[in-house]
Amino acid sequence: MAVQPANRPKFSFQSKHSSAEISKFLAETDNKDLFFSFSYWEIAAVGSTARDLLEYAGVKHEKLAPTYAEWSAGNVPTAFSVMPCLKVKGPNGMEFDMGESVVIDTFLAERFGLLGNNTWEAMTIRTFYTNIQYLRERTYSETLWVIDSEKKKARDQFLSQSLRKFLEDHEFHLQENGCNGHYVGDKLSLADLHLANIIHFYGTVPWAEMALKEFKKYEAVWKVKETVDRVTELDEWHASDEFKRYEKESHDFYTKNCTVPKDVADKKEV
Ligand SMILES: N[C@@H](CCC(=O)N[C@@H](CS)C(=O)NCC(=O)O)C(=O)O
Repeated sequence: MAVQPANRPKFSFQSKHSSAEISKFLAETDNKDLFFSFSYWEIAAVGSTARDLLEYAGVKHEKLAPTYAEWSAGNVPTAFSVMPCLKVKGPNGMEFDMGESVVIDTFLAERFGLLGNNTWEAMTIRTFYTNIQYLRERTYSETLWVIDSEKKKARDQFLSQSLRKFLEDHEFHLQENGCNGHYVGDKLSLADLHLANIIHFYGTVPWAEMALKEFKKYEAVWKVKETVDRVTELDEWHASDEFKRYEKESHDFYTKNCTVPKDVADKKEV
């Protein structure tokens, strides 16, 4: 990633609207009267589930993808010097800013009916979501951001340990739910979309084939991906040039930034 200048701009969580006003605005405004301005890099990573959520809901939104030049020039306000960020706008000049992918994803999911039917379902969906998020974090820390000489060992260790345990655990819970393509009950949720999104992310890393081969071994896990693939609200998005551009950028980004282990490079699996 490019480096931001020391005087980088920040947005504040304090605004001209009081917390009570924002709360009332959110409770009383229909999604169709909101506009979502979402900022993230053109890659599959922590911000990519929010893009799926916005497309799934069909709400009015824009996806801003700052260039590295804009980032290093200090033209991108954030809360914590990272993206994703979300600005929510409504009637009468109401607006507020959000940061942190987990908060953005769960906020959007709740607005779009993807957090189940009751408090227990919401908690359980969040539990699966968080564990999926943690797997992506471990992918970065264990395999991508390690020194070149350790890449191959780190990747093999990740696939045979962290990913395997994740898949065994998730297969257990998904079988417990009836192996019906959903994490909770028989309804699409944030957890289902997040798993499909992370599988898509693995399709863009240099060792994609190896990762996807592992996912396919687990019937109930793969069924969630297949179920999300059939969600018609996402068809147009997945077929769009914009989505294909993000996919290519992601592929290029991980290939460039994560040195390809030699055995994979030899097989040209990038
Ligand atoms: N905890 C944050 C992490 C976000 C994050 O690490 N964003 C990275 C891209 S995936 C970023 O914007 N990095 C820019 C930089 O470090 O300069 C979240 O989940 O939203």
